[in-house]
Amino acid sequence: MLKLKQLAPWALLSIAATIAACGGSGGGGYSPPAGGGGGGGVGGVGADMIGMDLPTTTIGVENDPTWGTVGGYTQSVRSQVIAFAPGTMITIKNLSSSTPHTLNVIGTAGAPPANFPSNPSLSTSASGGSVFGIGYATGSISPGASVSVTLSNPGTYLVGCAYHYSSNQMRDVVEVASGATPGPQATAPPGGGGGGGY
Ligand SMILES: [Cu+2]
Repeated sequence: MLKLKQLAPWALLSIAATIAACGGSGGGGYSPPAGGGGGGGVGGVGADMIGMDLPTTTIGVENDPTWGTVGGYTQSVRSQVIAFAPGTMITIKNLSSSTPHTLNVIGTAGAPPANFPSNPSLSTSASGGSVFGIGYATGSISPGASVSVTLSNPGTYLVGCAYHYSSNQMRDVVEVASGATPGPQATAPPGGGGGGGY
């Protein structure tokens, strides 16, 4: 145990500053409020963003109470069903440090739970232009890069990554509806590196 009485006042100040500095990093459980202008969350996911990473190694797999098992996409820190109001221009960002990803719209969801096709044909090329809907695909997004698109059409969409849909179950549900809210977040995957990358 450190004997504080033996330290000079400047030493105490130094210790306090060190403790304060440590408090700001490595947290992981904190969800920043919306509207942060792109900062905040682990991996840099901000308001009106979808973050992408491998569900099995970093951002986890969520067993959503409505839609079932999803993973690989998030609006905050870890995998979750994602939701936006119609008309939102979103930014889809690759949170990985070394792995490319895509977001392809596979189809619309029927009644829950999500009925993901077993082996869809997903292209790594961009398609669908600037309209998010069936046939839309971001194309390959490099680590740290992002693509923007406007959510013009309300609906509930099944999405997935062309590289990791089958190998890592990188697939999710995107709800575009007034008042829609994101689902609960996954817990950290075992041995999963903390979800960071920065
Ligand atoms: Cu991927």
